[in-house]
Amino acid sequence: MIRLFDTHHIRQTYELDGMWNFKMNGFDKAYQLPVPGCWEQHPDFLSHRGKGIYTRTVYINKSGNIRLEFKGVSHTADVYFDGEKIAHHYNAFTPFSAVVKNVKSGEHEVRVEVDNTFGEHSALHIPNDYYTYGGITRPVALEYLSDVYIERIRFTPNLSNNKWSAKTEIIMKNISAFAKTVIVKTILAGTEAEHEIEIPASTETPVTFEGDFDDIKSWSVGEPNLYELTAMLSVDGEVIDDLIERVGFRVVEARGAEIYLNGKPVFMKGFNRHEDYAVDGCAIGLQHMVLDMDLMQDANANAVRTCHYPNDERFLDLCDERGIMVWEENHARGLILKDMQNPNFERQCEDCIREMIENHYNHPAIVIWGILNECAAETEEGRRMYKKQYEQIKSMDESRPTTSATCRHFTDICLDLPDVVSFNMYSGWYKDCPIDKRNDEQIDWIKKSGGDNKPIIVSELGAAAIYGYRDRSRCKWSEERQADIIRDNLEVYMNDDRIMGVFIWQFADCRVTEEGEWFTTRARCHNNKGVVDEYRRPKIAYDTVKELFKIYGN
Ligand code: ADA
Repeated sequence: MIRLFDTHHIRQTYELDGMWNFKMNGFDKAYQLPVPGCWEQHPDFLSHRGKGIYTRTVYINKSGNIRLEFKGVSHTADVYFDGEKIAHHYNAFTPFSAVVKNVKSGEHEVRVEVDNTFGEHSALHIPNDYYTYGGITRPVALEYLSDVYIERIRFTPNLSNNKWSAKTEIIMKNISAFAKTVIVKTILAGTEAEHEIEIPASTETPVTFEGDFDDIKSWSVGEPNLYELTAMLSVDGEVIDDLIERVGFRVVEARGAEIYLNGKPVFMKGFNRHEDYAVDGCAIGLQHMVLDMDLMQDANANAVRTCHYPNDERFLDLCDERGIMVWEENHARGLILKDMQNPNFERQCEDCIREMIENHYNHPAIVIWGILNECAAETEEGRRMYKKQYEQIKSMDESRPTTSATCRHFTDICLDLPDVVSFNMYSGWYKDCPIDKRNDEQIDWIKKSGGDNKPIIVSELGAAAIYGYRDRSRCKWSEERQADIIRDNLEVYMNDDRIMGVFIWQFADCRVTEEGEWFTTRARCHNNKGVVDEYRRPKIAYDTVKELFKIYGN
């Protein structure tokens, strides 16, 4: 399943999930591996870092143009169609696609060479406090395309004087050598509109629709109303293509020191969630996504942070359906200046931000874009890159606030750049100190360092515990101590009206890389700060969060 709703009724599209042939460089044996999936699930590749080759046959039932769409390959893909290279993509966490024109009907071979190695070629996937798996880790689809088709839709709702309106941009693509005159029609909430337009040869052209919507129901945390937005393309009276998106009428803004959703202040209380599940690796199946969502909602959360990369669209669809606000961020964690000076870093970040926003723009649940978690925000060169990335986001989406989670306490020189200031703080875990005093010092510094009159979010707080380790001494690493530390932190932060949101670090224990400096000190080679373990078995802290999220922040 690619999305939680049908994205086409006219365009023929086939999902290529299933068993693919597989060969790992350096291994003689031939395998069959499931797609989506991580090769680490196979006993021969439990911790393998290398290059593997997936191949399968596809049957094309009518000659014409096709598109292969990959929702995620970890972490680098080189795609071949009948031996000809059609795509190269870096980053496990953003989708990409490749169009092949004038394919003859019959059998064809798709080959995907996948690389999850570390090195200068990979500025974002590096040894880290989460694991970089290998494989075709998210769904794959094959589509039949006409010469002119709908590339994507951008839906921007607006609320003014309690009246909803919306701007819908239908981005059309003409891959033929001839201009085409088409009719583009949209249907949304019972309102239909159409435009006739000529699409020049070999171009990408937007068609804009604007309108008022009087009797719609807005999207909110408590009432996440969604609407299907259908775009159809006709040539000479025949509908030849369509694309269906699912949208919500909601607006979000940073207004003074608060965050407003549909004109009302909102408090974000939730979890940091890595895409990592004990037996799935990062290729989390829908049922385990739903399990995570059910547990987070049972714990009275209303938000989730996609630490530290763009998430699977099916999970974002779930957030849309359940009314869970999302802080989605580009792919970066804890990169010092030397890492940011990797010659590939800026381009790989730029690609990730572009693909994240192009593909996730329409999710009403996404209320904030984040960048560069705990990167070198204390340096002038780092600031140049932060500024560039914030500007890129604003050039693509002015409808959402921006932020970045800092840990450069008292040295960060980028707090004037985002709309929302966020900080990670582990009082009681990494530093035994009075939480309230440290919080006051932190907020006082923020206000003097560019963050004055901006919303403030505690983007990470927490402590580690080994699942099942109970100790009446409540010593560190016991479940009791983790619950105590989280309680003490939440009682300070959720009673501080200067704070507009808290995200627990973290929802579930996750695997970390064995390479790298201090990560090897992680017990079990896991980050054990989950309130549930990697099998989603709740620790004592789960009930502590459930209790406090129910009391505060409503
Ligand atoms: C940082 C980082 C997280 C995680 C956390 C921890 O704040 O953003 O990814 O590594 O520390 O567990 O120490």
